[in-house]
Amino acid sequence: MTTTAQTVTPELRRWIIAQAEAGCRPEDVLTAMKASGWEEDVAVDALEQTLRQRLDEIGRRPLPAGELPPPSAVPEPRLDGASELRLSDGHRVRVLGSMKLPRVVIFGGLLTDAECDELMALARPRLLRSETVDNATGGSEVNAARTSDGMFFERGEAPLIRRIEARIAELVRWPLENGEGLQVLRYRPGAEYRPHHDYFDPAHSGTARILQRGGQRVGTVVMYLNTPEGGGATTFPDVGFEVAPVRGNAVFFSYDRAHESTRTLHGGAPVTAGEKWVATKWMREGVFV
Ligand code: PD2
Ligand code: ZN
Repeated sequence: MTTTAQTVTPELRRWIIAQAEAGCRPEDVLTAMKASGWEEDVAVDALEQTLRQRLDEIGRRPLPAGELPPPSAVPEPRLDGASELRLSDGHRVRVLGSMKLPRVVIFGGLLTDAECDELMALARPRLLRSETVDNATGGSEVNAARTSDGMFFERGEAPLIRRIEARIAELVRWPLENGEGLQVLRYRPGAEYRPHHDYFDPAHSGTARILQRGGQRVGTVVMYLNTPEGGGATTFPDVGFEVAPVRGNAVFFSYDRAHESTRTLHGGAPVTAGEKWVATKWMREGVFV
């Protein structure tokens, strides 16, 4: 095929925009274009031109290279070098490890075995195939990148939920009201959660709507409700770091801007044997309504 024969038709333009708004990475769109006969150079130009025009149309320009979005305050536990933190309800949480970039802290015994069991029992009858946020609309969609079953609790909906929410708020020193409802996920063998950021991508068209409910996400606590027989680590591929899923333990991480420089790309590695159950608390900049 010659390059001169390849022009960006309105259909192609619509297709590129639809892929981008569905959250496809530009490199995957490029691969698909090459597979259907586009020469790489021409495909790169078409992709760049189309996405740039689209950003102009909707009034948002990408940040100039090297420019970061402004930072926000983030949740942060008071560690003071202690190996154990005592909370006001008397519950003790161990500090198993921490790192600065990405900001990650691993807690031991955030939940008791009885709390894990109760949370799984409350969630089990309400589990549905997980949805993730649809970047284009701000709604939710079933996503092949997340092959787990999940459900959301309302904030404060049961005494156990209130207790866990209060404990996390005190532990990471972030207002309970800024927390989203607790999410429970169950992964079966083979299920995984492919690497992603938990903040909402400012370049996606659905983000403005999502941000109306309390602004950006700035922190995550993933609590392990059981210990899977095999696999299921929470991974941070940017830094080659993995957290083993152990019942009652939790991994906390924060991100002060919606940007890769936080190095908080993370995923749930495939479960190879048994099930994996987690509860996730996401924290927003402001009150989550
Ligand atoms: O289950 C996990 O390990 C996991 C990994 C990545 C959970 C989440 N993200 C999440 O709930 O955001
Ligand atoms: Zn996540």
